[in-house]
Amino acid sequence: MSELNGFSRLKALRAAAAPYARLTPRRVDLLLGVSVTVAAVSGLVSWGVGTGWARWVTVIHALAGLSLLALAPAKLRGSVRTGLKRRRVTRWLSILLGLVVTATVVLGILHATGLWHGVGYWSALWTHFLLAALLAPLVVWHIVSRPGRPRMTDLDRRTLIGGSAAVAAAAIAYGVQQLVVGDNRRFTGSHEIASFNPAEMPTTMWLNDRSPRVPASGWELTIAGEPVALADLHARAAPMEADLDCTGGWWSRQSWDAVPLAELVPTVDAPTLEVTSLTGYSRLFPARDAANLYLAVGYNGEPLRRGHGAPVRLVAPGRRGFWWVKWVRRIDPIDRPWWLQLPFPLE
Ligand code: HEM
Ligand SMILES: Nc1nc2c(c(=O)[nH]1)N[C@H]1C(S)=C(S)[C@@H](COP(=O)(O)O)O[C@H]1N2
Ligand SMILES: [Mo]
Repeated sequence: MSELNGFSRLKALRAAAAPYARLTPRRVDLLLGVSVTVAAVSGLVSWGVGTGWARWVTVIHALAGLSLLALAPAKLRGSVRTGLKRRRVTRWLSILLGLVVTATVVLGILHATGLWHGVGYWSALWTHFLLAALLAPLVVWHIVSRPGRPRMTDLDRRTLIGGSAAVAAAAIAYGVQQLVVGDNRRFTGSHEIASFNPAEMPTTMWLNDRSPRVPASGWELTIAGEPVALADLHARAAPMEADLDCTGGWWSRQSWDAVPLAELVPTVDAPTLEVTSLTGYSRLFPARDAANLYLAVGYNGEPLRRGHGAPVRLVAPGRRGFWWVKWVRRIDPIDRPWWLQLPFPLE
């Protein structure tokens, strides 16, 4: 009797849930659009933020990205099937979009799990980013070219419940993944490598920059226009630990032999410090950060290796690797606000 009771209760539950059981194609599209947008924005922000906040951005990113997987069956059952039947020429572009989304998600998971780190320059995460960049125009075209694109009225209770279910599924997948992968990862999702072992630490170039070949003896470093002797830096350098966290998806903790910029830059009124590499690569920093920016001449008591920025590089704790300018040639107080630069160097 009680079994029957349980059974009819289940039936009642099912009946109550029936309106939500299937999302209409337009509702699915709305959710996909939101997920992909949140993923793109949070991905970029996770690169820009180097402090503890990045953890939440990274979690949101993973949930948005993985919820695409949860929504995929509904998408395939719905507008993909009907769309392909129409055999428009542009279906190939839509198929390409599907493939690129899938590849983006797969690479994201391969990176997060550490199952595949990529090959050389093509780290899993960097490739993930490049595919996402290719994705952006495809997504915009795909949405704009649809007559049946979602409307505001699609954002109803049913959509919200469907969306919550997708995010819940993503959260379970993410939780399981975290348990399996363990925690060699930093809060940015980067994997630890070669800490306190500089000989094994990777050397990373942003886009197509090259290590210059200039002997330390001929090195000229100027700070606010004044020459600074490397010997002077070596004499003043003290060990400090900091994590280099490359947006390519790895991080490494080293004991840097370094001098705080605050001790080297004369007090000036300029709001911004420009740190420029011999290669031309440069970043702007708020001048008030000078106490938390360092010029390093070595690590572990050894001099820097060429690939790591010898003879002198910037160490910028709490900032992602692309801020850690290598082969520092000059540091200049300037009037341009620090945020008037591309969020990521384009050189
Ligand atoms: C809209 C396109 C994107 C989609 C669909 C997407 C999807 C994903 C997915 C599914 C993961 C794996 C999450 C996990 O299993 O933990 C992931 C990881 C990651 N993605 Fe994206 N992503 C996109 C764009 C981007 C962009 C533009 C960036 C950076 C600029 C980025 C940076 C990352 C990072 C740092 C991780 C590692 C997070 C972690 O280890 O938990 N993604 N992405
Ligand atoms: N001049 C110059 N500095 C640079 C780069 C570069 O390409 N050129 N790459 C940056 C990036 S993306 C990272 S992650 C770190 C890498 O430092 P490493 O090569 O010592 O590991 O250096 C940063 N400093
Ligand atoms: Mo990097």
